[in-house]
Amino acid sequence: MNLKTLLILLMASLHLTIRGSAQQAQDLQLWYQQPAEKWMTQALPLGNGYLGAMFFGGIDKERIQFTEGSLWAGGKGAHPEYNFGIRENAAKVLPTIRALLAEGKYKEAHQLANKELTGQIHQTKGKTPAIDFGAQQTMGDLMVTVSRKGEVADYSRSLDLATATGSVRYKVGKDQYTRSYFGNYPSKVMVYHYTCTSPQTYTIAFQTPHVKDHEAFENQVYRFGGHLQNNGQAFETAYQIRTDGKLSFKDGSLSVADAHYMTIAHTAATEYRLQFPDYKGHDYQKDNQMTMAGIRNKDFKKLQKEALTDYQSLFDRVQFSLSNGPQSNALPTDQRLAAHYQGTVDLGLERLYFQYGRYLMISGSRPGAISMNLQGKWNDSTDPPWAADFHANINLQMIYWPAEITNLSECHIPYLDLTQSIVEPGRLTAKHFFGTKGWVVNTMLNAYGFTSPGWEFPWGFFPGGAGWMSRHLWEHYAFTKDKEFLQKKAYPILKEASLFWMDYLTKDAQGYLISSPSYSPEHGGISMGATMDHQIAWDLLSNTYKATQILNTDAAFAAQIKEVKDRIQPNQIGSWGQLQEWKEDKDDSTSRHRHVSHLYGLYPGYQISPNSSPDLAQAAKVTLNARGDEGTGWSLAWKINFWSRLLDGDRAYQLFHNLLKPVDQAGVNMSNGGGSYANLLCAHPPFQLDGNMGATAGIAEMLLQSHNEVIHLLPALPSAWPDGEMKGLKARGNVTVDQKWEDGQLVQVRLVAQETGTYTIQYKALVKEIRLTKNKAITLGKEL
Ligand code: FUC
Repeated sequence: MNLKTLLILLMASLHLTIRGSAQQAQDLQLWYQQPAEKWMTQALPLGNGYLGAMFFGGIDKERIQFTEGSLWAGGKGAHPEYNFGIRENAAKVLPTIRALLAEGKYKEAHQLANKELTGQIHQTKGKTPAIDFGAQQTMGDLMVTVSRKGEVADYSRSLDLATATGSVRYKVGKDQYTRSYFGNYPSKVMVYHYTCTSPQTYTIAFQTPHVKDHEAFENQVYRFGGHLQNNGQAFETAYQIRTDGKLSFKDGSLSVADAHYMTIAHTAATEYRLQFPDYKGHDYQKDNQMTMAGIRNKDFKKLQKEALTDYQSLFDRVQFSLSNGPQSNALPTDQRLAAHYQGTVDLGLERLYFQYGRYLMISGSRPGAISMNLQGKWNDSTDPPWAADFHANINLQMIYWPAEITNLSECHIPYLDLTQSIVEPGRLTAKHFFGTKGWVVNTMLNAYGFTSPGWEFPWGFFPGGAGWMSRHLWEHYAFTKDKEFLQKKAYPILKEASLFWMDYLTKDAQGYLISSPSYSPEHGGISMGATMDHQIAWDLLSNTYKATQILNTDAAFAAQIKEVKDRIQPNQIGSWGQLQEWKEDKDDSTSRHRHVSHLYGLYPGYQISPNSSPDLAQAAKVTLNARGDEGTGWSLAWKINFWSRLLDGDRAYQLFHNLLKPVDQAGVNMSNGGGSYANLLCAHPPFQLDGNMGATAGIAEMLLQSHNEVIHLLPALPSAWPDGEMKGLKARGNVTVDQKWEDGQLVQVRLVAQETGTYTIQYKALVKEIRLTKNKAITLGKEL
């Protein structure tokens, strides 16, 4: 670090110590001294739940790349007659595959499964038509030119999480230029507002890689209608311009001359509808017309106020402050990230990263919109990595881990809707591939109900997908206590996911119920009895059983679930003290593989815990130590959660620190390239949103846990955070928890429950029952 950087850091920390944590809002900023050049690593994300946009902040030419989450190529395979590439023999060969596995003939089992048990995706031979899996698509870019005469000074580009506003500011001579960008969910628009102290000229052009059908400019509204070449999916983007300048439209380009200000209110919609089997029929043009009519009387100030009120009603629920440590917001974020990794403690950056996850959740996932995908809502490509799909063997679920605990329950809804929408296609896959009742989804899920074990065997084979996705419905209930939701939405889905496992599990030589064939996500080959499958089945059946008791329903079924659950192959501790990944004790102690699937029972599940199963928790520790503290972005984020559940705050913090490693690489690295880009998006690499969200959940989990019917206060507080406050996290049971700590000790806790009742709280070794009255805050001091 050079002297100048050191001085800035020192001044910044002093400054903040004086200002204190009351000023935290101003500190929640990512900022840079130059425009972005690279989309993935430098541009900054904005969103209104439906649309995701990335802005570059170019001086003469601004690029605002955007998409709407439902713009998806592919999908022909969604129609039942294409049967997701179903092979006629798939379910019929299962007994043979099982028998081969039982005899230890893995190679033969693999060959047969590869031939018959893989959805015909990426394949063209055979009588079933090949499936076009498709991919999420960018919609295009708004290119905005801005006039200027002279040299630029005092340039800055920022994203303020407290107000969800992107800004660009610079001076040219005496003229001050500003741009303010934000998403507005209630009005369903993105707003880009330009001002300059002297009148300027702007041009706006829409560029898209897709097919243009029509274009028009009327009543200050520009519309572009087009479709995807691949599957004909129709879409429209529209924006309204408000300005004091002169407007003209020619050759697809809009000019604004002599303007002190210009406001673009921008929307987009597609014909996609989340409804099997057609996935079509949304009246996207009417949708846009209504959006544009809705903002007719809303100027910039009104749109801003509306957006802010809506955003802050969610964002402000959680406040996180850390004191007694340097916070260096005076440094641009890219330099700040580098300094932090080199060893300059920057508690402000850590807080910023936590709140960034919540910002991204609010920006990318609101009721009525499609679920976030691997990249949230931010995709600039027609051929994104892994199709920017809904990857269901860890990634998609991780993206939604922070939803409930960080008090953004509403943002969970699009994901829960997606889960509900795949039950019907998932039933076909269960029937045709696995010969079972219930529903299933494997590794790859697209927007068209592709639930088959697609892709090359065994990577795409993962019968645990539905159980894992369903656990989010249970969690939504556990956190909100919304019984109507449990009864009407969650329970039918949980029940059918359970039916799958009740059929699929088979008795092995020892009399246990095991999953066969099975595959522990992306590690080892086809197997008999992958631990993760057993943990998922156990977790699902446990939650479904609890639901039957709460709803007082299905008594006979409940008894069956319980019976099956108790016969599932239990977790096993292997020869070197590790938690076994498979039924056989064959774990390789030198493997550093990114997936630690067999610790599902530790997190997100609750089967393994230091309190209820200390031996298994110890074995999980051995496994984690063997796997090491490196990995892809999401792998590091998962490990934060694991170590939190093992109540080791310092180790969890170490993993978080590793995730804040500056990375610039945009290409694929499958093992140890994980970290953060200059824009603080998670580097797998390449960019995937899972690491951001997994880490946000992990930080919450360090400070509050509630999975074992106990509200555990500061369960894994790291020594790097001796003093601080976390307000507004949620515990299961719908309890809002504010905690304050000093010198590493809890000094105050405030609890507000939504239901009157007795709750168990724990702090270190102290376990206590307390009575909480609905909506009445209770504050406890040091003595608890
Ligand atoms: C899983 C992971 C990869 C990647 C992909 C999107 O297959 O194993 O690392 O994150 O999902």
